[in-house]
Amino acid sequence: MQINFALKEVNCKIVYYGPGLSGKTTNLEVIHSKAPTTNRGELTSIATEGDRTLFFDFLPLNLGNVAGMKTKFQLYTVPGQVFYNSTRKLVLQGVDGVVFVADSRRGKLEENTESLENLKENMAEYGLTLQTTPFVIQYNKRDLEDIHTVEELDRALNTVNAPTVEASALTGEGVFPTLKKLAGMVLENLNRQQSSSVVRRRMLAKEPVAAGVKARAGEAAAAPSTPSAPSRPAGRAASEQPAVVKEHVASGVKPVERRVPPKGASGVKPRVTPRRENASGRPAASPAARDVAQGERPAAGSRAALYIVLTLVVLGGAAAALYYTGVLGKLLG
Ligand SMILES: Nc1nc2c(ncn2[C@@H]2O[C@H](COP(=O)(O)OP(=O)(O)O)[C@@H](O)[C@H]2O)c(=O)[nH]1
Ligand SMILES: [Mg+2]
Repeated sequence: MQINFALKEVNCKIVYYGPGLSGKTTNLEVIHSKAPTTNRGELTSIATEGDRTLFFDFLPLNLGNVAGMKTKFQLYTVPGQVFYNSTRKLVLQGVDGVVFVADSRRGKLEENTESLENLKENMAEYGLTLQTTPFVIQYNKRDLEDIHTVEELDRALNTVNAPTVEASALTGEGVFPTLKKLAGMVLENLNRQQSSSVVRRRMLAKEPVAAGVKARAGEAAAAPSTPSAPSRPAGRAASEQPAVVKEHVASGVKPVERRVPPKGASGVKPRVTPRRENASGRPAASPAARDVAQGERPAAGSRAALYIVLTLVVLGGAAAALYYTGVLGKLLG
């Protein structure tokens, strides 16, 4: 999560995780094809050749105004193949929410559980857990015949009581319900974080609130003295590639435009199950929090920032509701 108070901007990072060929890239293609062009940047895939994602996909999404803050989501996929774990770890850095795209097909249970275990291990390296990070499981490929029942998948994969959504990314069913569910959870998490830890701790410690905020005086002016973490493309044009993309490009791999996404829809009904409330927000010492904590001081001074923080806190409760009924509803259909 990166908050830029000077620009009144919130950047959230969402990662689509799962085994190879479960449908992660197809999810982003559907979102890219259905979101209005004004709200989305280009879908960029870093791939060597052929149709499989060897590295990852990236799609910036602009959700508009939520509680007075311009809200942007950066969607990433990870490569599912076992041997690309270093890329998966890199992509998870500073993550605010995870969609696990499970392959519902019979015979894929082991790949799903292995990938889920790998997700837990990689998150643990950043001090994150599935219980304290917004997390949704998508049971994909429900249009196929030889698939596990939802109960079977729940038993094998959903040990943390996460919300689950049935989907057929190929036809688009369930793709937006998945994103909406996770986006709501990410925003609620933001509210919790803002209202509990950041503000109170800083006020009690009599630290300037703005010290924890990566703020810039203007869009292009005042380039940060400390470079952003590679995976945090805040403050850039929506279509611009994040540093993590450039890194791979620099290492000789070319980004390619994705193929045209699938069209049409079938009769598969998406199912969203609510998550049982877990006790706490994300750990304060997460890499994302450190990202923010290491940010530079804003030129505008801490008073203005404090005002904005408090406004955000006051509006916090309304943000999630606003999300469902307003901006997100309109944008995501
Ligand atoms: N039948 C069916 N095929 C799907 C579905 N989602 C993805 N696919 C196909 O599965 C293959 C792998 O999908 P892709 O999105 O590239 O998987 P990724 O490796 O997780 O990114 C492609 O041929 C997709 O068209 C789905 O819901 N149903
Ligand atoms: Mg892929």
